[in-house]
Amino acid sequence: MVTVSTPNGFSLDNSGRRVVVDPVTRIEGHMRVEVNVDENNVIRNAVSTGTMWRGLEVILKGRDPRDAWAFTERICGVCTGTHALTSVRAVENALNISIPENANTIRNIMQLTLYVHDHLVHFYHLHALDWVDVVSGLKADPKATSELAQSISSWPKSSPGYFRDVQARLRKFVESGQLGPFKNAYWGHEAYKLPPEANLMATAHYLEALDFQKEIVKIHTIFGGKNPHPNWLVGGVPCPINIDGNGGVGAINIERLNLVSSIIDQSIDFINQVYIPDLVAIAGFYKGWLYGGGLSSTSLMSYGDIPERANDYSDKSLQLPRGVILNGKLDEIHEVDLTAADQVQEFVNHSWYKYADESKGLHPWDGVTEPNYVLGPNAKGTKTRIEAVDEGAKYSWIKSPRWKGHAVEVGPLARYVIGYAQNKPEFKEPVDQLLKALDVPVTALFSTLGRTAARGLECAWAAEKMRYYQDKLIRTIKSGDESTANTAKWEPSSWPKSAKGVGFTEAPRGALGHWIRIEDTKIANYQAVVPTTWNGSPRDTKGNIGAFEASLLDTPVADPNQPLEILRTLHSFDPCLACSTHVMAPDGQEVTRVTVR
Ligand code: NFE
Ligand code: MG
Repeated sequence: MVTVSTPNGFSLDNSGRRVVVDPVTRIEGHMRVEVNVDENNVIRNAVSTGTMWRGLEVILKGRDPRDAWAFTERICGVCTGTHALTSVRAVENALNISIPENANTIRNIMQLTLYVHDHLVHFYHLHALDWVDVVSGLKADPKATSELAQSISSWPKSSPGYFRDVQARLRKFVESGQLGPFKNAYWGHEAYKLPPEANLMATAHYLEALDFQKEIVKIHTIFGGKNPHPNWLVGGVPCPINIDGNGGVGAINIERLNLVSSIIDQSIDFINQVYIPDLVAIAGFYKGWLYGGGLSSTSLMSYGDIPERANDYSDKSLQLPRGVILNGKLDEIHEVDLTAADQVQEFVNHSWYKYADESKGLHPWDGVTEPNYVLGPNAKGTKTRIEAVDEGAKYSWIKSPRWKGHAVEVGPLARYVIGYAQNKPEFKEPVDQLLKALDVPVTALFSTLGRTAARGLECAWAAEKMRYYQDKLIRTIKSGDESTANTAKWEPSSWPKSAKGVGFTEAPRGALGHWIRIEDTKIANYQAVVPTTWNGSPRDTKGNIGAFEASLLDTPVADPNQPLEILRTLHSFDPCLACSTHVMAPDGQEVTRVTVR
């Protein structure tokens, strides 16, 4: 055994066999992970690599800052909208532009819509199959499945006949040999613990969620014209309100507001009657599998989001928690300052980028994005196909962001743990209820399942908040205020010669910041530091490992040729490589490759 301790408290040993998963599927973008397992098949070293490069930050240079949102939004079609929102906030911050109250409310509804859509799709379509053995559902008794479903929820689609129909559809799929979306999973793996009836129920809900998710995004089409990539605007929102219909053009009328309301109600019902009961039922069968904590039990960060008041981005206004927890000290919450040169910094000494002195991190206002693909001495491969990485050298297209030098985990679990530590009832109470229902201690939160549970609770929270902001919007409109945009500073001639700003959001996957420098009305530098950049970061100059790598350590893998446990934990972060490496080079892609050597 050659054990090396990392500065952030993890032990690594790369003497055992290497298991490679490349690409990791059911995520957004291209990612590879290499782990070393010891003689008992326990993971002792983990190396995660972003295998695609995107040049969005470079493309932005020299452009009009008012257009930046439309480019940054194309960073990703999954967390669509959140980069645009972050971008307009950065430009507004730089140019000191305020927005009307209705614009803030509509932006909140748009952002919460993204949460609900993203979390629901993640749970059912990207993550559930790590816990649910779809093929086992063929053995289920439809009557017993119906009894199970009715014992956990009042959701109407729960009759024996309904589950018999779903089972027949599933059988057709399997017998045709064309499993479609259910192909390439490790069906029958010993790490699956659900009885056939729970597997059938969850599969039925997978299909229902697939159908329902297309309803949720209609809210983006109403306020933003389309989805993915709805429209945004520096100074407000681009959709005028025209309630009485007399004169003027307005996209937002009563009929459309009623449609938004009805979709919000349906979302609340689906989450409370399907998603949450499924989450609790599935977690109940896996509560002994508490691996995957990693950085979540030590260091977590959230910037906060969903400002109650327009133009007020203080802790008091932000409805999602803000702060940093270090080294597991839940009683000490540090303040985040995104303008401080020594707080958020990105390092590239293990990333395929270069700048003059790589021993130092750069604050994003001074950030550099210059690609530099060099494989280390122990690596094998070419630009389009990596055979092995060398974690002692550069090994990822993801940079390494750090907060005051610390690697931190971001995302729903970070937000919930910080809210819990701040004793905010909205976050603490649902967590305590869930822990009680599952009969597990609070430490169970720091795990793969904790991450998955926090996302579910947050989805329910977000849907309720949508209802709140929709009601607020209607109240304000009724009071006679139809203002949605401030165009006072639209003309670049009104701007200062030089300006810089920062915009932040909590994207579904975690803390997101955009930093902009404007010179002579054009973008001089633009840097995005993205949730999956934080979580999927490679090592930094000191040797601290990031959240994906930390979370995989010490996890037993039942069968290294079918590394379901690795997927389970990585999927719990909902990785997005498109975001984290912000034009992709699809050459050399393969469908799942698992290598053990
Ligand atoms: Ni492409 Fe994204 C989110 C952002 S990434 S999904 O949520 O920002 O990590
Ligand atoms: Mg970046």
